[in-house]
Amino acid sequence: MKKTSSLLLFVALISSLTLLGACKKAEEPGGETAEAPAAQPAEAPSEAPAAAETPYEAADVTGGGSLSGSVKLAGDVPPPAPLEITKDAAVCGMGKHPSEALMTGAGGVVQLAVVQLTNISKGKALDAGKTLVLDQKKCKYDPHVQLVPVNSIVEVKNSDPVLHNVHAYFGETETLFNIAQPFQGQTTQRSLTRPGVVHVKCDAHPWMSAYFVVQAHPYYAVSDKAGNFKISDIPPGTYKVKVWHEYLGSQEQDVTIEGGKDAKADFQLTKS
Ligand SMILES: [Cu+2]
Repeated sequence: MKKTSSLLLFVALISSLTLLGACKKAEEPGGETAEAPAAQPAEAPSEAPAAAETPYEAADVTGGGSLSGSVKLAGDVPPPAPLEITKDAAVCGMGKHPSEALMTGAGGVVQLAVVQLTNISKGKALDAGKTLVLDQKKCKYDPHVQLVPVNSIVEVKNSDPVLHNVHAYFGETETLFNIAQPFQGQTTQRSLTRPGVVHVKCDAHPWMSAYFVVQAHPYYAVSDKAGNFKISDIPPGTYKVKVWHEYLGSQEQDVTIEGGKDAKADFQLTKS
């Protein structure tokens, strides 16, 4: 008898958890999937509060300094494989296109590397509250790498007359959102609430790839076409400065910022 009621209780528990899962899924707009494995339905959702993870305090910066430098290749680096364009030829083109995973310039300069101070807890205010656009044009994302102040809205836009399926992953594996955009001119907005790297891919066109780098503080920059970057209004002090590049990986160094001066940090990256 006791055994039977335990069994009943177990069945009831499983059913209610399954039901809970189904409700959660149905509530989500735009075909989003919160990929909680069925075996762990009680697991807390992954939307960790950004504030707890990133104790950053905005304050007036007077007598700050700046940091500038360059990102270059350390010698010869094997290039990423070209993109194989295999469908929707009228819109996407056909054949092989150069990969955007490594964009370089004369002298081996590296574009689209993200440079950041990693251990700053107080400084100028984050430029949040903007809406940033990620466009899909001719089956490529524009821009390829974008810095996003935490809690900003990103608007994903389909400029193509073909279906794109925007699939954003936090840390490469965790689905943040997953939206089908079948129509030209369609836009979808999402708030990015957790600092870190978000990889955006298209489930319809496997060569499409872009990154949001969600930032908890404003001391970030992306290297430009000449491989240069500059970060300004930094409170004087010693910091760690890190470069991240999707193809070349990361590197870190120490830097000392003095008021009214421009400190230098040059990086040379290779394929690990
Ligand atoms: Cu697509």
